[in-house]
Amino acid sequence: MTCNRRTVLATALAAAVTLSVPSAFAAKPLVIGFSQVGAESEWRTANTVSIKEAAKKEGITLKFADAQQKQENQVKAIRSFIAQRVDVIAFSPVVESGWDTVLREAKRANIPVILTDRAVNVSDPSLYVSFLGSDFVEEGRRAGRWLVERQKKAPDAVLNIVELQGTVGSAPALDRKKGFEEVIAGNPKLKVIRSQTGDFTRAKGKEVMEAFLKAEGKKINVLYAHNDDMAIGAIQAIEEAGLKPGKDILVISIDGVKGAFEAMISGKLNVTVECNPLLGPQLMQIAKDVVAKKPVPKRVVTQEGVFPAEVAAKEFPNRKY
Ligand code: GYE
Repeated sequence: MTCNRRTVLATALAAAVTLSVPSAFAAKPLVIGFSQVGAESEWRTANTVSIKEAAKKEGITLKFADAQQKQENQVKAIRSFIAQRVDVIAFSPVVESGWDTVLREAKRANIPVILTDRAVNVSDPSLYVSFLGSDFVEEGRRAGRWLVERQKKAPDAVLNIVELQGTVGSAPALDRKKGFEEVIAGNPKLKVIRSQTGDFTRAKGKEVMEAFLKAEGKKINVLYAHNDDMAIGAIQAIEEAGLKPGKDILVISIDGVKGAFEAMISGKLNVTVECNPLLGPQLMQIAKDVVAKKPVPKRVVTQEGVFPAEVAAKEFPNRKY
């Protein structure tokens, strides 16, 4: 009995001591410097919200910098994070190449770097500890496979495709182009007749689609847009040209944002291939593990699906972005 009481007393004392530890000795919150691409699309907005909310939930201090789609701004932000001696640098690289120098600086300063969403093309893979994001080549293949299936409805018809590419030199633009081409390559009836960048924005998507329509007019049967925002901009251009998007011109895009579901429900978009922007919670976990010196996977691939217009109304209430 006495012994038990003593144990209880000792435990209570220990708890009191723990509680009264001055805050200077308490664990320092983790500091992450995050350089975001910009605010070019619905996808990006959802991605930013996810990262900010996840950091807040974990009590992580997030230094957030918006690069406005410019690599030079990202390089500056990374250098400033190094100077501030943050615990972890995370960033979504606007383009794939040109990162060796600044990432070497981070490595020399012993600050681990985590890539989110987009990949880099570096000669030394030890310049980053982990890459969390989608398989963009596979997304392009999924878009291509939908078209190959669709084409089986009228196998003799030639389908002329116009392509709206994402930001020049970005991983999703390069890979989504590659995956799509790979799948349609064996089919001589599927022809890409025009391909140009729309920089992942609605405004540019509309503008470039207007130019495509002006040049090719009714020859265009299919639009393949590397993201939903460009598709939504292009849909407007198609309507303004007096044509029916989703019918006269089939529209295929990638991301799966709410705007795409609305367009599918109104019959203007035929399919969207999902690309999940809600990377915040996983990013915070990787950052915590890296700092705790736990092993982290070099590559974490996001799980995603494909949503054709037929399931849009049923799926819409489940969409989180
Ligand atoms: O598809 C597009 C955004 O990098 C996956 O960037 C991301 C892409 C996304 O602007 O909407």
